[in-house]
Amino acid sequence: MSFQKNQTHVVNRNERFENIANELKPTFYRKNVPAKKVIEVVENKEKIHGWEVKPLQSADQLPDQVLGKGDQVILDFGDHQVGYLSLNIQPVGSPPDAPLHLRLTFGEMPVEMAETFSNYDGWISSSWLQEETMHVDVLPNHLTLPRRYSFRYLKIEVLDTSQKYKVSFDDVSIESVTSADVDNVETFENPDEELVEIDRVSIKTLQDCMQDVFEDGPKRDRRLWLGDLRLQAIANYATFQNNDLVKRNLYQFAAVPNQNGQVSANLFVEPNLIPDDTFLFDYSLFFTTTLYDYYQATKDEVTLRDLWSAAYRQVEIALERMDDKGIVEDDDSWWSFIDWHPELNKQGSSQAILIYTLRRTIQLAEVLGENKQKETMIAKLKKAEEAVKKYLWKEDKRFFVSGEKEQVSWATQVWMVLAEVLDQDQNQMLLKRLLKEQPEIEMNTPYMHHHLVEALFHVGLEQEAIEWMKMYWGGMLRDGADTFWELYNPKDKEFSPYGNHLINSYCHAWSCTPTYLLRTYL
Ligand code: RAM
Repeated sequence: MSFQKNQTHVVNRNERFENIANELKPTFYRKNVPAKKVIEVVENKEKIHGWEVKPLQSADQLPDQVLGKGDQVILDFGDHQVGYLSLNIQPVGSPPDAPLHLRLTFGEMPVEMAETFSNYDGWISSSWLQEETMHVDVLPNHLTLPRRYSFRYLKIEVLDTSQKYKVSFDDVSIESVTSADVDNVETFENPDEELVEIDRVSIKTLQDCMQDVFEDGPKRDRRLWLGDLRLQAIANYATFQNNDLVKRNLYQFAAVPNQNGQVSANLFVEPNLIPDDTFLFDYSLFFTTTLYDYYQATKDEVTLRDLWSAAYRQVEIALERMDDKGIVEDDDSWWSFIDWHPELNKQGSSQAILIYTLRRTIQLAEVLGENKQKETMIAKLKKAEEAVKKYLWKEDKRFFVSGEKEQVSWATQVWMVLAEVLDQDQNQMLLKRLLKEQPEIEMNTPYMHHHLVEALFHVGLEQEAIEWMKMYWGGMLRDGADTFWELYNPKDKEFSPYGNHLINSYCHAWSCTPTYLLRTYL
């Protein structure tokens, strides 16, 4: 894998859109959360990543522990937290005659407490690993860290004091922060406790990712990605209903397209709004479908009118990739996302996403009375669908294929179902065949699993959808999730597309959708 670096990319800034987004800056809800327990992390091959948490004592007893050079203590905050840490440090013994040298390590998972970050060998930056080394000159000290962390566990290591003094810690707490208004969420009632728990943890995941924007993950990448936004938005409509945050994020994307009018795959918001120079076929199209979903949820026609030309432009750009046959061109680069899978061919799913988007674009054009654009898109839709049936459906395999090598993947079948290329009965049969035959190119992210479950519900396979949810999201819970993860492959629990699971995000926006699925389809 390599990053996209578009050196020629020019930002076509729309200040009016940017101002609208700025005015929609969210309110933050803050809460003080003290550390709950002192714990240890011990080896256990049966547990995820090979580590298990054992409680030692209540955090109230922490001040009694005196730590000198080489000593450490691990604290458990009881649940996943996002916010700002503070703690008191007391010197014990003679007046401190040397600075305190300290290391603080934050972890969403036990493995981050147990394995040293210096062994990290992945291909994305190690700077995401949450660790601070510092010198404290004045003791006693009330230390407040300026950076926001995402964690449940905190390891405090005393690297050095001096021969004359040691230290103790107390009042270790966090000011947690979110822009999600938890009071807006209605209770989800269901006799199945596992589903209620899956719903609760989905909401907690979304809550912790809701900050100044809908972040993908508060540990990493801490930014606004379109593919994540799309799923967060639908989960938000079913729960917090902070619809202005969706609106803000849509305006942000529309405010900084490139010279061609294409919106970036993700945005940075500090020190000001900066689009990344990464462009993905599917993610740009999701600008349009996210606007469609936003309109369905709010009926906000003013926003729809304002953002329509940006939305329409994304589809036009995608259509430029369609060849004479009506199929989107494939290539070897990271041109479309779909899922994290090293061998997945993206052509089939991308074609399906184009069709899925065209259907929604046509509906939006109709709402707006844009008849000419509507007719253009109807013609394109016809062409794209016919091409799929002619070139991508293989009668002998009874599956859709993707790419030159005619790959059969889960992703392609799932997206073709969501694109409604076949009729309802055929779609149902296709998904049943998929579950039975289990093609080799599987799914690795909750993002892709979401689409499978949505497709199952969509064709009326409710029982299968629920079972899958319990197997997958329930599996994360059984493996100790406090919030749902960025990556999860039940057959390979160490999986990371980045070369090392330490860098994976364990509170990740795109895994928050069961709450939407349960509240929408049950
Ligand atoms: C990763 C993140 C993000 C996702 C992109 C494509 O960097 O997990 O959530 O949208 O990949």
